[in-house]
Amino acid sequence: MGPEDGLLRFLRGLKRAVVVPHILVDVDALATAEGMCRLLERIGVKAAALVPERPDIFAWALDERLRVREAPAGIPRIAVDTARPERLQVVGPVDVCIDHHEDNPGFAPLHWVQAAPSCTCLVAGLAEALGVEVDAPLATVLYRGLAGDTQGFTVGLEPNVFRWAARWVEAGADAEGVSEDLQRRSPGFWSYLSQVEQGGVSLDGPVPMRVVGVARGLPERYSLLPYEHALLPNHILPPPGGVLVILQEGSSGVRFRIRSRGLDILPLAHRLGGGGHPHAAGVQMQGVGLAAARDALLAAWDEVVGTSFPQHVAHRDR
Ligand SMILES: [Mn+2]
Repeated sequence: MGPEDGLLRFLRGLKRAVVVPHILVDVDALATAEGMCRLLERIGVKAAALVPERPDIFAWALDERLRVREAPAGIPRIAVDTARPERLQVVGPVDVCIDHHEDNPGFAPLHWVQAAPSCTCLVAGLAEALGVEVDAPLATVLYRGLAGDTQGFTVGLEPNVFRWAARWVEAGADAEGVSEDLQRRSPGFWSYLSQVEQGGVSLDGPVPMRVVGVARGLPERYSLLPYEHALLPNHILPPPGGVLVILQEGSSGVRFRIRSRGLDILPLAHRLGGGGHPHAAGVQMQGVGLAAARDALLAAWDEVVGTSFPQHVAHRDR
């Protein structure tokens, strides 16, 4: 389903706009923000991306010239790639919500929520509806988001991923340049990764699960760039047909990054108070350490495997 006429009319009528991605930005959030700004410019709208906090490791993913750190007053706001209003980089209402998270309730008066491999696919959908041709620079930005949300084409590899990728490469996207930017890591990263992997545990059962914990202070010991430790899911795969959970201990609690290959993990994420995509979800648990987070995970896991993954229960009975 494409965007509604009301949304297109609103976008065409704009003079200026601010595009707002989610907190703890990732490559797709930044690429979508840039893609929206570029698309809006093409229809005569002056647009900027509101990104107060942007880790150095992702500096390549958003053109710095489009970036503002404070929300200008009185300018319409367009939320992108964000499933919940409380996860936006700005407090207060937004006018439009463009998102590819299936569990997004559509939290703005005008919204377009549509499942897609990356939020940049929706920017492409808007471009088509608005009659804007995706040229090579825009194609590169859109491809960037797709590469980001598939973790460099390693997970969530449904046929649509390659349809979009082919379309943008045909339009002139610099795919190899995007890969190079996406894979760049500081030297300490690889020893950090092997340290983290050695500490992981694998649980067998009807659905295999791999859990790795990252203790507070570990990324600092390897002199990682800020946020570089957030790139672990790009390097550790879930077991086939199963789930990977990365637990990262911080000063205020534990962040869960849940990934799967071919399994809907939203029931698990929701059970733990988080959300996201069927194959990539997150949870932030306040005021706990690694041990308590692991206990909560295992308790939720037992319940969810018993109730929400019937195909695997059936498999066990066979
Ligand atoms: Mn995304």
